[in-house]
Amino acid sequence: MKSTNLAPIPELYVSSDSALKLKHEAAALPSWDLTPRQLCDVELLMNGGFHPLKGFLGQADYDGVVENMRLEDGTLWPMPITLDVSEAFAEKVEPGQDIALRDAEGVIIAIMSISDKWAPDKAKEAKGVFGADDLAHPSVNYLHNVAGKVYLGGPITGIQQPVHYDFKARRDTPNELRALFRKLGWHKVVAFQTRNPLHRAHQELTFRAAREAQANLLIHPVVGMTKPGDVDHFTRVRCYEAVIDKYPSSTTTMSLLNLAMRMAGPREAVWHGLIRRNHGVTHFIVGRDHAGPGKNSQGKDFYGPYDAQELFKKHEAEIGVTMVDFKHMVYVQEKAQYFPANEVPEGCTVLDISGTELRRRLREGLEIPEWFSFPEVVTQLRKTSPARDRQGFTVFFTGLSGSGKSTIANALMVKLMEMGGRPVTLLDGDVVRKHLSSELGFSKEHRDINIRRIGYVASEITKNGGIAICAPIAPYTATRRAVREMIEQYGAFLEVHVATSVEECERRDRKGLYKLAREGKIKEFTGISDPYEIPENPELRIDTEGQDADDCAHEVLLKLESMGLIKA
Ligand code: PPS
Repeated sequence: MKSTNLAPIPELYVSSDSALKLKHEAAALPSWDLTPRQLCDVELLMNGGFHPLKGFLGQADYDGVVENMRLEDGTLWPMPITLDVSEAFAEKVEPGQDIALRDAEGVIIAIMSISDKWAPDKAKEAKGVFGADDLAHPSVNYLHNVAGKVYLGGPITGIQQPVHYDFKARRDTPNELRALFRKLGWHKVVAFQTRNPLHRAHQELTFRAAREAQANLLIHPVVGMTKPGDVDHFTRVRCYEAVIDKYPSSTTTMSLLNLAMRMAGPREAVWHGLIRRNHGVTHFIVGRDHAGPGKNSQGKDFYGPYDAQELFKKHEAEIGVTMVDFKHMVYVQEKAQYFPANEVPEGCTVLDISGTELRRRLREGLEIPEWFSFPEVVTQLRKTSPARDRQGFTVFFTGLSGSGKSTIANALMVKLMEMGGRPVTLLDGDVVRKHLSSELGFSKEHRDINIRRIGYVASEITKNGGIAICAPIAPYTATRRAVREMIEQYGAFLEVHVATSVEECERRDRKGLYKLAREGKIKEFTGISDPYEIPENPELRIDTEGQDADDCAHEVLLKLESMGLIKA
């Protein structure tokens, strides 16, 4: 494959005049709100990224794709692009009917003329497309647990491109890239697909690929949907932008691809090749474990490390793009240079840092050597994954009224503010009830709502890198657990049981409430006429008898330090 035909590729959009008319007509049609994944698919269907598809697959095409990677007419196409819908929606529509496809804001993106409606055999699809019906595969899990039970197929008419508010200047349709290559006179272009930040190994690999193919280079990262747990695309694009000027600008460009990946290894590599062909490239890099989903439920890799290269090679002529294959790149210490793993000079020391190790180093704030990555990339990654002592966390005090929660929480807040570095917010029981939960009483239902509100606010604070200190009674174990789960997705949760006995609280009776509760003047009073479920495994249990608030707060500080959340 020496050079490509850079003529425009067919798109599925109507002209702008007809679009307006069609949009008005479509307002009356049954509407389907596209899922994030379907929205990515629709964009690439409409702009020609999925050429020659003319819409979501009908049943005959789907069967062919699942069974032998071919549409009904024999064209190579490895990935079922399907419109999955709920049974409730499917019941309302029939083949022959048009439906409006809308984005999350309700904007009409396209019209689909339904040609097929069927309930797919998902286990068969999983085995055929992903090689195993194993829920450890993210797309198999999606297929069974997220996707709707019914598929609708049919051609679509594009009305407008989905709107993106981020990195607009870096997004190009296939025809925009084709036009750019035409303008630059780039007849040979090698594309590099990635869902990870670019480190030095990637740069070396792309340099070598461009040299080998004697081609220009397109860095073509996926910003649609990638593997759950990947670095988010905002961070990644900032990383790419930080290193793109390390490439020669006269032979390299970068463009973002709004693809929803399926992590289907070999089939995905073939699919990526077809998509890149549509974007006007001539060569495509396939490295080790291309689009690999990780381990299956038996702890084994779903695909062999070079299965993708084999399948791509087999179909190279039909894909219409030449593969540039690479072994895993490793750093050779003595040579201070990267080599493909199979070309390492004898007796040399090989250095490598896995993705897991990189994440550990980021989490613990450990060094990431310059041979591995660029300081600019590490700076961006550290901003999103700061070390533990700069991440948000929540300290959740629980205990009876008058146990000393508020006093200790206040002392802790002041100490943390004295240390500085992170904003500290105190969500005290009384204060929350005044500002957030003023309409609530003390029934179980109302207490649960109150605690969940506190949990939600604390989780937002934690997510945004702050420290939340909560001090409600929170008498129920299940609600405390729910709050823990809310917060632990963003940062650490430290449950502190202030274990002052009910007798001691009543003896102190600082607010005079126990007396009123005993007299029956306050109903449902925790510890007297309402339950308190003692936490079984709090991170810390504090006994306030014989200890002042300052000492108790210091105990919490020591615990935070031992958890790596604050530095001495
Ligand atoms: S809960 O159960 O977590 O929703 O309670 P919380 O929001 O922390 O509110 C506790 C404060 O409200 C006062 N108060 C009562 N507490 C317990 N039971 C009843 N029936 C009740 N009525 C009013 C009491 O002053 C609590 O304040 P603290 O700071 O805990 O002493």
